[in-house]
Amino acid sequence: MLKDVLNGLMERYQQRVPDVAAVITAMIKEGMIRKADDIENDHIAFRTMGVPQLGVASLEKIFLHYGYRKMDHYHFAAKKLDAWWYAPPAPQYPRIFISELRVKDLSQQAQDIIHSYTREVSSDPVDQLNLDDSAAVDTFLHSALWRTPTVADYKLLAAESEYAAWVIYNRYYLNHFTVSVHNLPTGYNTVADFNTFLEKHGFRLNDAGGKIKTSPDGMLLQSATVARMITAEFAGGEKQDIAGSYVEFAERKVLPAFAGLPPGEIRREHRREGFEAGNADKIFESTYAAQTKKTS
Ligand code: OOG
Ligand code: NI
Repeated sequence: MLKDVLNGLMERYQQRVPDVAAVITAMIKEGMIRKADDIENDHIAFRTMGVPQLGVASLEKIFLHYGYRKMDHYHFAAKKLDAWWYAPPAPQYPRIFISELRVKDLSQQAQDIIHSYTREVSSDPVDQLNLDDSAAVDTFLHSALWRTPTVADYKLLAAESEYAAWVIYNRYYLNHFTVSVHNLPTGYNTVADFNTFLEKHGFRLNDAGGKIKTSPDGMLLQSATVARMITAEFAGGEKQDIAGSYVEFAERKVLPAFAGLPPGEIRREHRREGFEAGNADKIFESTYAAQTKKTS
């Protein structure tokens, strides 16, 4: 069930984001892994519109049904976002990070634009889904929800919230998956080393706040590629290049209490858990123009 839904998400994401296959291919060529399945997926992330019938309260029901547990809340005042992370039912599944735009905090004009789309969804669509039917859930996660936006609306939203513009076009498309680096072979098992490998292969990294985002406790290190531009078709067939999705990399250090464990005995529960608001705040910018428009 859960496996089918996650596979469906990864499949669509790979088709749309060339960097996914490119990173995996480079890892295989380098001899770090033998096949794509050897990658440990630290977490996946979704973005949502915070309106009553949608947002986190709606989307989370799918994953709570599959046994995920809601964990900590994070608030991003300047970006007008809230987010939560969800712990998986078993360690072979990725964590989930779901964020939500605080639509009510935007200007009246931006709220009106957003509502003109989201009101097409008259009641919480997840309530109408049979969550035990993984094919139906898969279809839902890749359905349009609302009409194709106009370029004009996209641009008006982007001027106020790049996150809003991203969601109005991309909806529930996977925003990223995350390569867990700490279990990779020596030479690649830190974010610093993995970044060197990525840059050697020509991948561009998000440098907002520095290429390595480090939690204050020094135990969670993250980096991310800059989302590539995709040519998107808007209402009336108009074309516009917009930011797609990206790939993230995470290193979770072993907690001090388990520092003495032999390497072969270290499991997920021995490492730093959760997320970090300061890291996340900068990772969001992987789809923001300040990163995607940079030329080198
Ligand atoms: C999510 C950014 C935050 C993390 O791991 O902290 C994040 C997003 O861009 O939607 O992924
Ligand atoms: Ni992430």
